Amino acid sequence: MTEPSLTEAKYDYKTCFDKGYEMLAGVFGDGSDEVPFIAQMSEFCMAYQGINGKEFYSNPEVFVEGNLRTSAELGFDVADLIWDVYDIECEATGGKMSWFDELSPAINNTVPLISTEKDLAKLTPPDPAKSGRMPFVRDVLQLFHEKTGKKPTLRYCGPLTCVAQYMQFEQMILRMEENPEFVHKVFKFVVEEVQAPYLNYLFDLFPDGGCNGSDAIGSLPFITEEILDEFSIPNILKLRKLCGDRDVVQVDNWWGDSFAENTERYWEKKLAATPNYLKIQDPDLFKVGTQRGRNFATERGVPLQFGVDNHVLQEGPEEEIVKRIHEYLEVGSSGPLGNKFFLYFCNLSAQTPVEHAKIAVDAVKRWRAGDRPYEGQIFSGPDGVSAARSGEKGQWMGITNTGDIEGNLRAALDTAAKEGKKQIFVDIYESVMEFRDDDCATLVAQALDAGETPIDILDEGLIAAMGTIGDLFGSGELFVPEMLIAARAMKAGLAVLEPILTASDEPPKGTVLMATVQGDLHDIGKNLVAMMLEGAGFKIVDLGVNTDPQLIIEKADEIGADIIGLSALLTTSMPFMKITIEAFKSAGKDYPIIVGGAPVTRDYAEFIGADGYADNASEAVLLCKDIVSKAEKTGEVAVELAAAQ
Ligand code: B12
Repeated sequence: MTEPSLTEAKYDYKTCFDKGYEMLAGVFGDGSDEVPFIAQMSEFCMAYQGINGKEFYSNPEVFVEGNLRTSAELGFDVADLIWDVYDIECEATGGKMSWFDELSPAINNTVPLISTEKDLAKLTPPDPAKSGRMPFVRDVLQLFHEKTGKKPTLRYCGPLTCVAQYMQFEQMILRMEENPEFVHKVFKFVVEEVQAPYLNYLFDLFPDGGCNGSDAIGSLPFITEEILDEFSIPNILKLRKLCGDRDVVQVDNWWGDSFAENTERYWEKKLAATPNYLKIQDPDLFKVGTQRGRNFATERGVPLQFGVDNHVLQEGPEEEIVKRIHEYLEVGSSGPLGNKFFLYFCNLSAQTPVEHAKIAVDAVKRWRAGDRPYEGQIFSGPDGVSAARSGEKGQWMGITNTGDIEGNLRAALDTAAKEGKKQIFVDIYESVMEFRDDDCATLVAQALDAGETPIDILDEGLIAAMGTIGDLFGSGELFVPEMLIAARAMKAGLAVLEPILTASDEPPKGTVLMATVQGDLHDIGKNLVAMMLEGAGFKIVDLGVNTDPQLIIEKADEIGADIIGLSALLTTSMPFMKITIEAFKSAGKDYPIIVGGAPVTRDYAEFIGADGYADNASEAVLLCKDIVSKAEKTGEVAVELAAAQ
């Protein structure tokens, strides 16, 4: 992907995006004759220019020139420098960074900045003119303005995702339930003492600037609508107020529309966070259907933005890219407010082939020129089938059936799980299902007093409940916070059993060593898998994120692992799964290694020689049980053979 060096500008950035900006101004003014498009593409620009992550995300000249040149060269309407800035505020307050060659940097919050009230009290708010890379962002905006003559858009991290950077996602969610006052205090610190001064410093320099926050985990099903109402929206509104009531202080990148109980009500919430337009993006837009989104924006009288899936853009094929873009353009621009519509390419990544970016841009231009092979055809909606989203990886988070739950699934699962069981086990089951930690611990102790065995308590009560929780999550009925809170109740019961299980000879079902591979800091999926395995009676040793293959080998030997579980969420970190498996092989270690994570497929698992793959946490439990029982059988056969010899 390497292109010319950045020494001589070939384009006049002051004029080459004029038409695009004019169209965008029309969308927010009297209407635009043509539909403009914008794109998140900073990682793509980094790869296209052949620049390393550290240089790209810390050198303003390289960042701005790289973005502008790539946008100009590929014929993008505008070069708006849209990029995910999750890390600036936390880094400037002392958060630990990880840097990567082919990715934007990120906070490594394995040891979060804030775990207790004391940690919070110790923190000093950053100085926007000096701390971390806050000056980098300022210089980027300044340079962009100098080079293009256009208003820059201030970028920050949505308050909820920002607090998750300071506290670590799971800890934030659990504290929201246990001690909401504390989490409110963290929000207060982050919004009032970090974000508002930072944005106001930037607004002083660019009073007419746009502004937008990135909110990676601010959507369903990472959080619930209650969390959105209690923590997220009020803090976005507060930040807006603290920034002189500027309505551009917004957060527009929520998805999760297809998980909402009531999609239109969810869109109302989106409009509270981003009052000037409604943005609906894939994968939800494709599931919910374009026409429904169009109708809602027309009724509410607001401009509309549709976002095209980054997987479609990355994976193609060409026909799928064109079909998707043409449908979104056609439906989006229809009706009385059709001239207040703009298109968005959701994150062209470093791995998106340049060819695909060109196909996407060309698709828009062809459509504008009247070349519309799919005119009148709608592929999105509840029955929509997409080549790029179907098959096992058409699911998200391993959730199969979102948005159309029959409602009686919970009842059916409960009945099956309780059937024929002693009352005490039913009570333990219910305490987990109802998130009652203390009751769960008390009931487990009562069961022990009544002479039940730890294994029966585990299997019939705790594990049964986590099985139901996993199935409800897999069907989209429960969201991540509920799963984390149920796991905490299960762990309260497990804590009562642990000393007895450890003292007895009763072994766990097996020991699983979990790790997110090198280069990757995503751990939400891995942690859910670890939780479900723990709930199923496995012992878990978790090496955390960004894990060196040699460390995994050493730890596996040290703990006598039965299974190694590797997780990856980035296409760039997936090769480290292969490297880790090869490192085990060359060290002559024969542990069963299983892999998973959103971009990983069964085919890829086979290709790299993994011993197993699971699409979600419940399947991971079945897979591990299967591996352990096969190993036991092989062991038994070996013992029998040895005895027979
Ligand atoms: C949350 C998130 C973040 C959070 C991570 C917080 C955390 N503690 O994990 C933050 C904000 C820090 C972040 C940072 C970044 N992210 Co991010 N992030 C996401 C996001 C929104 C969700 C990922 C997730 O947690 N999914 C939910 C979990 C539950 O699903 P899951 O992991 O697939 O897990 C399930 C299964 O896969 C399976 N499973 C998982 N692991 C395992 C392991 C085994 C052994 C088994 C059997 C099964 C299994 O079971 C799980 C439960 O059912 C995705 C976008 C998306 N829509 O997916 C982007 C995404 C993954 N991020 C991306 C990127 C690029 C980044 C950044 C580089 C910054 C950026 N540009 O956005 C940094 C890089 C950090 C790094 N080097 O790792 C890209 C990756 C693109 C690509 N092609 O690789 C995505 C797809 C966003 C995008 N549209 O571009 N991110």
